[in-house]
Amino acid sequence: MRQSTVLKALILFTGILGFLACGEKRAPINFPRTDLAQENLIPKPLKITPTHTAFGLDRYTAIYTSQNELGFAAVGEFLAKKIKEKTKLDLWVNDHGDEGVKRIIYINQSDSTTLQAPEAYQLYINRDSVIINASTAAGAFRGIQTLRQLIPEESNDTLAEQRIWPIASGKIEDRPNFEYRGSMLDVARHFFSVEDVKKYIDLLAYYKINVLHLHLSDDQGWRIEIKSWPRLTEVGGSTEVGGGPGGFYTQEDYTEIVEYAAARYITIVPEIDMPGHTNAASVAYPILNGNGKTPELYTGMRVGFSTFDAQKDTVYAFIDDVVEEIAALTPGPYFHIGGDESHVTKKKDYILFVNKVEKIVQKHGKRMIGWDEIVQADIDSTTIAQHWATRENAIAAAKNGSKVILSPAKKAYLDMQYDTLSKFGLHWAAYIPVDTAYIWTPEKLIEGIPLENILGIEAPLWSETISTIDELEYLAFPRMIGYSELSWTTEENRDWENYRVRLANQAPFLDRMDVKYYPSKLIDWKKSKYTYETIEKD
Ligand code: TNX
Repeated sequence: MRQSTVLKALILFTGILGFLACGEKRAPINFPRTDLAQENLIPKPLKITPTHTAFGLDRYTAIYTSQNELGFAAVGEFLAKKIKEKTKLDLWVNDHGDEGVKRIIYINQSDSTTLQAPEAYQLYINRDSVIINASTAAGAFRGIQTLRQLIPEESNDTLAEQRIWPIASGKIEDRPNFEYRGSMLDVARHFFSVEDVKKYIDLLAYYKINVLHLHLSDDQGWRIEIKSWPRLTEVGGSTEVGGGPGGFYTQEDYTEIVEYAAARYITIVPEIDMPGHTNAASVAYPILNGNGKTPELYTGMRVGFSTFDAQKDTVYAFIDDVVEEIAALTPGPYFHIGGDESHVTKKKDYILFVNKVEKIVQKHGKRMIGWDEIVQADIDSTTIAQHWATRENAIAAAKNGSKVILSPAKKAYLDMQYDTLSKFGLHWAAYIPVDTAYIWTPEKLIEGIPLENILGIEAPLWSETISTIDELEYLAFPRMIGYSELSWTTEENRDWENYRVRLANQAPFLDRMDVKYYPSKLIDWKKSKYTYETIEKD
């Protein structure tokens, strides 16, 4: 089966080469000397070998892919769509129009041993062909992000009659440093629409992020429809911080997000935060409540006052239903149970609760993730601890044989203010300017955690102080771009001075995507639509 696919691809490829050779005479294209190693790629690839000429992307370029069931053709279609958005070029995919094909981009499935690492790819850019090799479509998808970043925003003036976007030539060999490269969005404190989440996913995908964790419930709101417990959203989804209308995702909405993310090789991690942070659920179903008070809808910003009753069977029957419904809609391997700041849950109840919920999550075929406090319970070594506050918890998780996700609040919290003038955000952990967000070494953050126990990095965006996509973008960008490099690029290849130049050159892309990023003064933004002064004054 695979044999014949390879054969088919080979025949197609040779066919194209023949076609190229006897095609019309090429217009003379002379590009200035290029340097692939100096391109503004983020995250920086593992290895770049420049050859100092260029590939001319133009209307005579076609995209071909391995024709298999692994999704390579869809990756080709995605690339064509993004090239069209950027250049208006309408490239053929696995077909050729009447214009004639003179140059090809070939997305090729290869089982080469050099491509065995998950998400690895090679990108060869020659004068007349671009070849992306990957063993999986996920690798090919990461590879086309690199290619997208190499296409200039503007076409070049050449002697040719057609517009040409020169792409610096050479070879890139690349693979991620960490397997888990994520961001979290809190849709509970303020609700964000499906459209907003899709825009965020698009931006994350461009920077090779592969996980979006959705914080779907908290004291102020329950944001995902659970058919067997309808009041969760009817009542629990009816407000948010500040008393706004709140909102929730129907199961269809959630599936739409999951599928949109999957098409970008991004895994959705759903979180139902418990046993604390559960006021909204307890207002909907007071039988769940364990803090001895009559729960009422809450629109403030305090934390740590709510808890489920860890001694009641009904609570676990409820959680079983919730996990079952969400797990059925979630193809990814993870289910996040929260577990943070359960200040009014007795310690013995907390331990009992986490132990029981871990079993429920596993019963529904998912691997549990929890905030670092969960290590107080008797967690399985397959369970993952997300470190945000307490180093001892992270070390205990590693000792237990568990993997750790690094989200240190002082470095990686997207809701921390940049500085004292920042319009949105909090500062309980730190002020995190753009350089502080980038200049730290996840590999060495905590002594006592061996590298093999670090699953990756996640930057959480809590939404107490933000309620619109513009405000979300102000906090997430540009810092999220730095976390992409910290999670993808090896330590040797990371360097702040080099990064800040590449970051400055993201402005045209961010502007085109209408991202209201924070134009930090630490960066010499290239032709930015935004300035620090306008942002800070309006
Ligand atoms: C702490 S981090 C929390 C959240 C807040 C956040 C605000 C964590 C696991 N819990 O409930 O939203 O601080 O920065």
